[in-house]
Amino acid sequence: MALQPIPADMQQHLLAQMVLIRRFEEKIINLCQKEGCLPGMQILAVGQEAVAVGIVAALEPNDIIVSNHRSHGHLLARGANPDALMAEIMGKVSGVGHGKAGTLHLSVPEVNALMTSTVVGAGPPMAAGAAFAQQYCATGGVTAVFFGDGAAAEGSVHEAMNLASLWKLPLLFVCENNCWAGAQKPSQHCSTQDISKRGEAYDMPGVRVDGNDVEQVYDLARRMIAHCRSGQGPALIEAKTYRMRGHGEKDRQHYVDKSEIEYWAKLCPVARYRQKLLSGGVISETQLLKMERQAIERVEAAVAFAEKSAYPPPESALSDVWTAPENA
Ligand SMILES: Cc1ncc(C[n+]2csc(CCOP(=O)(O)OP(=O)(O)O)c2C)c(N)n1
Ligand SMILES: [Mg+2]
Repeated sequence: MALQPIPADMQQHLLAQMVLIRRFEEKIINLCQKEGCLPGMQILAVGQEAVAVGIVAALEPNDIIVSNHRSHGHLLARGANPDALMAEIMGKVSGVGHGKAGTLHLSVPEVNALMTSTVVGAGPPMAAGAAFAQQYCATGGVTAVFFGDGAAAEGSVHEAMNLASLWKLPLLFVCENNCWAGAQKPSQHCSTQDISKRGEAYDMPGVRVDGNDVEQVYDLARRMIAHCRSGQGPALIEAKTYRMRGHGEKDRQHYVDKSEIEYWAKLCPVARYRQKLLSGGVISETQLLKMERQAIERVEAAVAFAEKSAYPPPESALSDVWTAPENA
């Protein structure tokens, strides 16, 4: 199917977001090398930026996203403040979770980013709950949930797909098939090598897309989100992409063939799109340099903000862990 034309300002926005996300995560790689700077495990989505940006750009402000352990791109694309995000990643009190959630359990309610979870397969059932609330309260909103190829083999994901279809929930399932789940390939853990086919089993549209092509992702997302919003029920996108880093930053990818990484490096979603916009005259060299400089400055400002922030005081350990129901 031919792509719907995308206005030049939207094309530039898609690229600018991918550049910001790439620079943000490259900075984390850099900070990981400084002893004691970043607590916990850092899990990055370098190479997967087009999925986050293409899907989120097709959502409306009152839509909800739910994500997993590889979430920085989803949150930045959704408009999370890089200062508060970096501060949380550093475990600082000015972070989105007051320094108590860290990088793996983020939540940014101001931009309707409900939650991220490192429990593999935990997102889709939560997202089904959010979509149920949207349907029940007739908000007109849609929920988009990001999960991995590994998660696609979890029972919780199948249950969420079944109920979402049965109840015609406005829920977009986005499987980021990045060719690895920890140190396992999909051929070692998944009964099908075409996860989009799972849509058929649950009576919903299921489509695979080149997850390293931001315009393809955006175009498909617009059509699938329109389907979900129209009351016809959920839809499934399988975005085929690649995890360019190890599972976490301490993983040296000893189990990965170097030629595989080289193959996917040539398909880098950011470099590809930069080249496309440049050769199509949508952006000039000068504008590109400005975009790069702005992204670097934004990330440096986020790091400076986070670094000057304090760690949460020990006496705050038990605050923010419980909230009373509104009408109790
Ligand atoms: C229920 C559960 N099982 C196992 C793990 C350990 N674990 C963390 S991430 C991961 C791999 C997930 O792979 P995938 O869903 O493809 O996401 P990706 O890491 O590739 O983005 C595993 C097995 C976990 N966190 N939760
Ligand atoms: Mg994976």
